[in-house]
Amino acid sequence: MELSRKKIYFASDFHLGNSTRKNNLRKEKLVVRWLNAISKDAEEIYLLGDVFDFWFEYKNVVPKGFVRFLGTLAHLADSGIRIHLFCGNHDLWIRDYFQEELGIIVHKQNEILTLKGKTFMLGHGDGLDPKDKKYKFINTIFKNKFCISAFASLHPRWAIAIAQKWSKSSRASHSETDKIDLEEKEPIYKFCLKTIETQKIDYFVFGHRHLVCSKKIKDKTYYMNLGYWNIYGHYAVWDGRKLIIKKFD
Ligand SMILES: [Mn+2]
Repeated sequence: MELSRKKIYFASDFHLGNSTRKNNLRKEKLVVRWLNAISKDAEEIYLLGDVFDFWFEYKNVVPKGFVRFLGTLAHLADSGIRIHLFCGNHDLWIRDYFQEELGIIVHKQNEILTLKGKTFMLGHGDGLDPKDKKYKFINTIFKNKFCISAFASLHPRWAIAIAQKWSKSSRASHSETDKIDLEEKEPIYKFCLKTIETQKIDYFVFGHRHLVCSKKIKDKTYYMNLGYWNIYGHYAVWDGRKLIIKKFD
């Protein structure tokens, strides 16, 4: 008898390969344990960005590491679970490796999807503050084809070193606000409010903020943030009736 697959899972911000931390292997093993645990009843899994602290894919080469994690994703995708990967601001340089090698569906921007009868808006959660000019500027460079190919032509010894330095500074620049509940001042919260003026969304699910939250925005609209994976991980599960945030381990 085939196991019943009824649930949809969401997680984000594993930041695997974080160069400033020593618990990377431990975290990778925890993520793998979580994936194996949910695979028993998962129909779909949504990973909402910054899964890697840094990912840059060359035409024929991918970064070393993450073998347990990547192998598990491939195994689950092969077994029929639909796995979605959203690009975050730390891992936007995905080419075709995840789709072709692992059978994963990659999303480069926010998506509005109907999941078991409810409307979800899913995304990483970066770039939603219209006043953040610095972010917009950096993002334009990061997504520029010429800049990407110039970066790709550097020797990886330099390219990866530069990237790790950037990744560290990017993390430091928003780490202060990471743990503060900004409530109505939160850019993602404001974005959700603005969005529902023109369209009906039941659940907004994002990451990026490194702060777990579940807020009711209006009548039947909720905003959830999945937070950051560290020594334990938060994730959300949707069974068609309730969207719940849980803690693994
Ligand atoms: Mn992020």
